[in-house]
Amino acid sequence: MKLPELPTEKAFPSPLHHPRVATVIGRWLGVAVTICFLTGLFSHFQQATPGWLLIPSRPASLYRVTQGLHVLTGIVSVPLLLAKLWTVYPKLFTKLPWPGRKALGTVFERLSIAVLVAAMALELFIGFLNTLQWYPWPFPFKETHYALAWIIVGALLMHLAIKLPLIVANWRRTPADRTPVSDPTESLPPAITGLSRRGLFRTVAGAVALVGITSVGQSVPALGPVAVLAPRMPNVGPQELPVNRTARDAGVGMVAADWRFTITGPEQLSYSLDELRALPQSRSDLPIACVEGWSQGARWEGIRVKDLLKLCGAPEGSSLRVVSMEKGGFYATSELPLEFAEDPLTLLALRLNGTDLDLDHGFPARIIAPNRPGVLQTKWVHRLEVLT
Ligand SMILES: Nc1nc2c(c(=O)[nH]1)N[C@H]1C(S)=C(S)[C@@H](COP(=O)(O)O)O[C@H]1N2
Ligand SMILES: [Mo]
Repeated sequence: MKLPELPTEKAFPSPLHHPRVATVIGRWLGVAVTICFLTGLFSHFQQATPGWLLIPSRPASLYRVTQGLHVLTGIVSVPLLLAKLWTVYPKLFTKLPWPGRKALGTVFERLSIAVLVAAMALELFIGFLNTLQWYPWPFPFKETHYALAWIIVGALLMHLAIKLPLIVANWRRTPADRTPVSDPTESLPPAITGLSRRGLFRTVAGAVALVGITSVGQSVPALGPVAVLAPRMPNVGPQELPVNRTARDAGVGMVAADWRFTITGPEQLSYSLDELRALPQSRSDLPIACVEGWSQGARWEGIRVKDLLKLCGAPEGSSLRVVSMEKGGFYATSELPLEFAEDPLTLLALRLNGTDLDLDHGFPARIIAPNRPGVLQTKWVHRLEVLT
């Protein structure tokens, strides 16, 4: 039996499959992927800071902006990637120059594209599911997401190097692009009338704008009302702040009357809640900026961590371990490097937006620091340990 013949590349004569279109959409995708990668790297280094790196605690809302951009550029990469794949898919039907001088190069090129497309599709998919707090896989999200990012960077550089001549040749508009499209039959054979290149670019830009505007409201409150794609509304939750994990999910209950907060340093100090309330209180306006992309500013009141360090006689330049009452799990402890511990905005917060912390926001005490991912803003804190 004879298999039906596959189409050849010639079966796709539309000018929308032209390398010029692939170059233009590729540029947009390149911008999105670059921002997504760099902001992702920043988020990764925040959570696993290498010894040579010093992350500043200001600007206070930096992480809110970078992580908002990370999730936004990830989301808009989906329509961009789909458009790019559609533009180039007829290439799947080009014949391998086999056997021939160029065969090996072509095989290599196609393999790198296969790796690139697979890694990007998986990266965007698990990233999006993560914004929904859905982890239906047996592998760890953070490590996988990070490793895939480097695979994408490697495969992308290879792809760009291989395609460089084609990209250069199509970087600028050619006279063919400038042909008026009002009457396409004039310049193009009748079989390929239809959507013009400019029409396609506008459609893709429209799709990007649509998914962008309907999701960015999770970190830009003004756009909250149209954020139908956003899993979180930034102002919905107790005390007008979303809750990432409730006290119940974290296995934390209401505290007993004899609850005490301790700080262990050169001296060990211990305070009841009323004693904490009697210490000098400061106010910080700081956002919670979750790695999942939502963020919201809030007003916090509590004791400056810097003041607590002084009280227990910690030397200048001390860093801290923050310990939650939550038992076990990735969120139960965090570290405050010295830039964050010393920042006057960093608080052991007792109040949020004018009232005592809700149990779900970390009652009786939590850490709030500037320019930090939400995962490190530890809730239900009952101990600080000076690390020096
Ligand atoms: N102990 C503890 N602290 C925690 C968490 C947690 O699960 N347990 N979640 C973190 C995450 S991921 C975020 S985004 C913020 C959210 O704070 P919120 O729930 O008060 O808005 O708290 C952080 N602090
Ligand atoms: Mo988070």
